[in-house]
Amino acid sequence: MTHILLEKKGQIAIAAINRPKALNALNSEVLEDLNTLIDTVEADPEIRALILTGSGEKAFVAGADIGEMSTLTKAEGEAFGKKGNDVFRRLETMPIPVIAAVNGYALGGGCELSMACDIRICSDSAVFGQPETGLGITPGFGGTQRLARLVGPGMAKQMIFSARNIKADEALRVGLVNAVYPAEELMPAAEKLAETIAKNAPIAVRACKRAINEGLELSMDEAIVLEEKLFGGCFESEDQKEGMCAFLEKRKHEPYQNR
Ligand code: DAK
Repeated sequence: MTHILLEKKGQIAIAAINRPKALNALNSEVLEDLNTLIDTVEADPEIRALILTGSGEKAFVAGADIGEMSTLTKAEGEAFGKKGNDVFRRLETMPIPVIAAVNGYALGGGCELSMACDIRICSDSAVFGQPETGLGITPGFGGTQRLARLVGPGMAKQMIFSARNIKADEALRVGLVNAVYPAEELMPAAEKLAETIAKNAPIAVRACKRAINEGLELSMDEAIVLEEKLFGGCFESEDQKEGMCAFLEKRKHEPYQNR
């Protein structure tokens, strides 16, 4: 991977988009690296959570690469959009939880990348926005869909139609992020959260991710059936037996084995 730095800390993977000359903007190479990142993380059964952040102190990701996009034909624009959408969807549906630690600008494709993650936390210097209408295009990596689902259609329309950026405190208020930290506390907080998640039974955490993601696309009746199936699927696993035995025996459970 040319533009992503990957570090493994115990059961956690930390990936930083690293394209400093363009504030980590997403060009085709970065999108390909994101695919490789997902392949690498999925191939490692030890990893139980992924943190995604941006290199440097200024940006998470300042958007799709405007230089690369500026000369695209209609067909190339569509292909670029599909490339981004495919990899963002892979990120969104990968089995383990993904935490976006947004450490600065998260604009356009950068905001969209954070929204394809399961959980967003940010530094007090973070700035979110969908500036695309100001550039003569629509958000192309799922922004119209995920923003409306996260903050509601009214706020999503206001942000997208006006192309106005919002700062960390407003992002927290509208529900785009779960928490805001001083810059130096962001990564420790992200790691602590990832470690807390990694201690829980992976089979259950993964089932919960599927239940929430897939259930939101279904009617309540269908979603409840999905939840029943995923709930049932946890039984007879080593981790379920150990978790419940430990409770009944009034002891701390052994570390979960992902079995
Ligand atoms: N693309 C390419 N280069 C970028 C960039 C970007 N998105 N953002 C920043 N850079 C580059 C700058 O050009 C500059 O390069 P040099 O001039 O040094 O060579 C370097 O990063 C540092 O940026 P600045 O000098 O501008 O730094 P400032 O601190 O002054 O400003 C800024 C920071 C983030 C406010 C500013 O850089 C900025 O406004 N950047 C653009 C933000 C933006 O508009 N992002 C949204 C991009 S549009 C679709 C598919 C995808 C998309 C849409 C449709 N379909 C196929 C339908 C996605 C669209 C987008 O994401």
